[in-house]
Amino acid sequence: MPDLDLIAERLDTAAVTARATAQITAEHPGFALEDAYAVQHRLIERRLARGERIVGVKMGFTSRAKMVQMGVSDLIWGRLTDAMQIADDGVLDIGRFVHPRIEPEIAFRLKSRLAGPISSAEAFAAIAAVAPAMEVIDSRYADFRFALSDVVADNSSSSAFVIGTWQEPFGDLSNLGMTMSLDGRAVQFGSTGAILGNPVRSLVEAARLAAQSGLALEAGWTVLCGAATPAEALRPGIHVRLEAERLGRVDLHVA
Ligand code: OOG
Ligand code: MG
Repeated sequence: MPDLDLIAERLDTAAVTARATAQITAEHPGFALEDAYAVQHRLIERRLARGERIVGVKMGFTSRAKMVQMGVSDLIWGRLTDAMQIADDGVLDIGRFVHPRIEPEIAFRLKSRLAGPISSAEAFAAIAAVAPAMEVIDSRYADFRFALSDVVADNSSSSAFVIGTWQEPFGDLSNLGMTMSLDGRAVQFGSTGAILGNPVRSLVEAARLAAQSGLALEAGWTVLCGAATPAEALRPGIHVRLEAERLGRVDLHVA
């Protein structure tokens, strides 16, 4: 039986020092998904003890493109804290990360609490605002390689995020074009439809998965719905922009 506190400490240290560590499943081949979520919980407790605050959740592997890129095919989730947010058009210090990548997403802000299984209509009714967003993921594992339990323990690779201008949700969010550019060159093209057919489905799944861990999604929280395309590696000096149809754009500079 692996020591979950020790694993949480190891992953926390890897993140804080930006030094990769070995996969947990390499040492503990039977490392279970349930234990991985328990490690994630302990990892976040360490951050809360340092003064960070939970501001929402992120979903992972909600698109085929991401599943194929990483060789994983189950939905996962992780926690977002205030320290992870970068202002729109702000600067990300790449030195804080091991091998960061960026991906185009959609964010929802909740106006009501979601506890337990819900329908798409209930999910939509709980959305206060929608915005284009980008997530910076950074695996704390060497070579950005992991099994499902590894990545879940590592807070599902979540590292930083940037959110564009919030607006009230409108009727159909299921087929909005998304283009992510690096230094003005479009590199990833997608659609909100790539995210489980509709990012609202991702919110349904977030509520379901959180409930499995005995948690609710709270009013005021941000939910990152998962990337619509594969992620792109970041390098110092670049400017990344996501433009999403009807939602506008969001920018990040890498230093
Ligand atoms: C895991 C996180 C996946 C997404 O948007 O699908 C994710 C990873 O790719 O390292 O954030
Ligand atoms: Mg993501």
